[in-house]
Amino acid sequence: MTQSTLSTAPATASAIELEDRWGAHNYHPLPVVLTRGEGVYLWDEQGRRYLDMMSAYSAVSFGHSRPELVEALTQQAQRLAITSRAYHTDRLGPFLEKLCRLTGLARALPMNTGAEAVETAIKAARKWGYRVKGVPQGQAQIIVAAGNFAGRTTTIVGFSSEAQYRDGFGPFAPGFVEVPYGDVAALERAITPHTAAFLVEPIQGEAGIVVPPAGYLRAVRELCTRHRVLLICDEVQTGLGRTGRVLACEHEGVLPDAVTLGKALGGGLLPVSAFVAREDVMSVFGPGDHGSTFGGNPLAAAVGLAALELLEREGLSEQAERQGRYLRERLLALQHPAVREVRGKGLLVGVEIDPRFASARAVCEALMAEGVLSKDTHHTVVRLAPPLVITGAQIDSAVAALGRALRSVEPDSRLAA
Ligand code: IF1
Repeated sequence: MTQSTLSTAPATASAIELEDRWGAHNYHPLPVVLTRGEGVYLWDEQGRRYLDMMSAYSAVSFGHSRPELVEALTQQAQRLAITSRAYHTDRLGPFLEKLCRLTGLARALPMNTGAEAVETAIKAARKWGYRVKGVPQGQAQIIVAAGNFAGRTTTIVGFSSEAQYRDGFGPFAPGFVEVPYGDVAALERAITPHTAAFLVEPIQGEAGIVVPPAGYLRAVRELCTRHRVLLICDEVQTGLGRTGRVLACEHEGVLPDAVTLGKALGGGLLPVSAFVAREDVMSVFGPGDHGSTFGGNPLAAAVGLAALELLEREGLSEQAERQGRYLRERLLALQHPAVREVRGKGLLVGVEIDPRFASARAVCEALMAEGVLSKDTHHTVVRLAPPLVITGAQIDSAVAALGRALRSVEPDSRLAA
């Protein structure tokens, strides 16, 4: 790009205009320019304050710029940030140990984004299939659930049931079989001797905060054990206290054979993810089999460890359980005819809006005008997933704002119809 094209950008070009002019249009953000965050609050460039009811898709569970985590980040950044895994560091071991002790699994492999943790899980499951289960080379099958969302790489979108996520990105990797979410019988019918794993979210986030029937995960656990199929829980969104437990699969007393973690693992400050698994699963990786330039870097490890310690020290999982119950109760108390359903667990809540009334996007735009930031998913669901540190009073204001927003978009006639 020549200097002249750069200099034609007017100095006063708005942030939105710059994003629009120079960026790919792969998102449709709400018309707000954020400049600062602290705790559960965000401020825009006009200085308006918003209550963050989305926490960056659960990546900011500890609140924006949490001082203890910023401290861990800056201290480590001033000491040692990136070394590659060609060497050991003093930060990685303690982080890996904490990940294993927190999840009850044997070994952890650190990556950066959730998609990379899921790709790592796919490679581990296939290699375990060949090396340990005895699936013929190149024949491994991984079962996934319709409505899944596990990231945006071409392998992962290849098994997405969302047409838009697949459109134009083929050809896709083979070896994935889709079953309906929540249907144990369908899962049993799909299992063959070539099945290496079942990859499943304990609660489906992107699908619209879909909670499976009670007992589903327990039945899946028994089925996978019986057929020697790895149960891999994708807890990138549901993990780390979000649903009221450290891992969402704990709601049913299920210990998976492996989990993927991400988002809040980076303390809301940088991308940190991990694949954590049983000994015999992780044992398929030898030196040089898998890796990542930034995976397990000392900066990420220091922040990740501080985040996990904070999660435990402040009992944030229990807090999410309590506050989530309160949030869902207050939402139901609105008794607004446009609210079809309030669902979720802990502070992962979806409010289903009657499409005859308005789109979830329209409700989110009206919410923004009331000083609350949220996000629609699947056209009819308003996602409410605030930082786990949200107080009862802040929940009250968020719910009051939703009541006002619903009134401001309500076309009486349509509801009457
Ligand atoms: C986008 C959704 C949420 C995830 C689960 C793995 C990943 C995600 C269960 C990959 C990521 C993000 C991606 C982000 C929007 C957001 C999202 F609506 F797309 F599905 F949270 F619900 N497993 N989810 O939810 O992690 O590679 O992004 O770090 O792509 O727009 P990632």
